[in-house]
Amino acid sequence: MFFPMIDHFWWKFINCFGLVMKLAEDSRVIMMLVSCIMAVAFILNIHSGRTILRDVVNAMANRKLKAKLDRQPSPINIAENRVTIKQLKLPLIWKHYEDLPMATVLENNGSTVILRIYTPLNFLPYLSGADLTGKYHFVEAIFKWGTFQSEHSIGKHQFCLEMQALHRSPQEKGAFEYLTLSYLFAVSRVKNESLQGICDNLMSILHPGSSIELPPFELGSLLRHFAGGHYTYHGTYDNGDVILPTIWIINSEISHVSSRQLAHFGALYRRDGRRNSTNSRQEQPLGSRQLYFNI
Ligand SMILES: *[C@@H]1O[C@H](CO)[C@@H](O)[C@H](O)[C@H]1NC(C)=O
Ligand SMILES: *[C@@H]1O[C@H](CO)[C@@H](O)[C@H](O)[C@H]1NC(C)=O
Ligand SMILES: CC(=O)N[C@H]1CO[C@H](CO)[C@@H](O)[C@@H]1O
Repeated sequence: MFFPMIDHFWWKFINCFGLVMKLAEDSRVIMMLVSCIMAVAFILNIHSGRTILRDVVNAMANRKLKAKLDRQPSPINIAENRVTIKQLKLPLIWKHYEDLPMATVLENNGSTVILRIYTPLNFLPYLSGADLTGKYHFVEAIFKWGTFQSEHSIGKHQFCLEMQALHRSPQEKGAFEYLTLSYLFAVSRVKNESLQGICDNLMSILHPGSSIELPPFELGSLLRHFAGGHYTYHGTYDNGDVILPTIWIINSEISHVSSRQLAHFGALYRRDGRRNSTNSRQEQPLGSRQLYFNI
């Protein structure tokens, strides 16, 4: 589904890898070579994921897509008086978020921080259940920050950080439908342990185009499960490179982040070579769109 050829290559690679590692124990030069090859393999995978995402976007009829995006702008303020309560027959179902990916890479693309994982296709985390029509597989997670400038706000209450995890589900004719999970963070005095692995590594990707491989951790520690208690509406996802129509699933439970952790995000350089205390988009009107609170 995603990139079968790369997958095949990957398995070949892993098979040979055990043998090479044995040899490498005896030689520092071979060891260095091995880490270089590993790094290249990871980067290749990341690149292929990126190209595929871009091709899919290009393949969609651009005019139609633009009109759709214009009709459903994001972010919005979640105003209580616009919310319709919806009773879910099924809870959200989370699969493979507790599995350890083969690699996790963090990248500064000049607009945001992008987190991607590499894992065999049958272990790719996915969401289903609730009123979703299929399985939505994880693609990437990004961050939007700024003091009282998260993208989404609830009842005009602004947050300081928003983690947005893009997922997609295959549709007819090679098209995809997108879903984005959103977690909002308020500033607190204690640091958030699950974010620390990311914050610690931000200083290694200060400049656009730089990336770093993270020590292994399961995605579920970052994307905490919730069965319901979330807002949904149709809007757009924007990582600075692609803009996609998406279903938003916004967790109503607010997480915390320390101001020190938050400062690491603000220290990143943008594409224009400058730093900016925020990378959040401007609030947009909900218009005639439906906004649900799912229980
Ligand atoms: C820390 O962040 C994670 C999301 O990555 C969240 O699930 C968790 O609740 C947060 N912890 C606190 C104490 O807010
Ligand atoms: C900072 O970023 C925001 C949103 O991306 C943008 O509107 C604003 O103009 C930027 N400010 C500077 C000084 O570049
Ligand atoms: C999706 C992605 O990673 N896009 C870009 C991130 O930033 C670098 C440098 O600005 C670009 O070359 C990537 O295309």
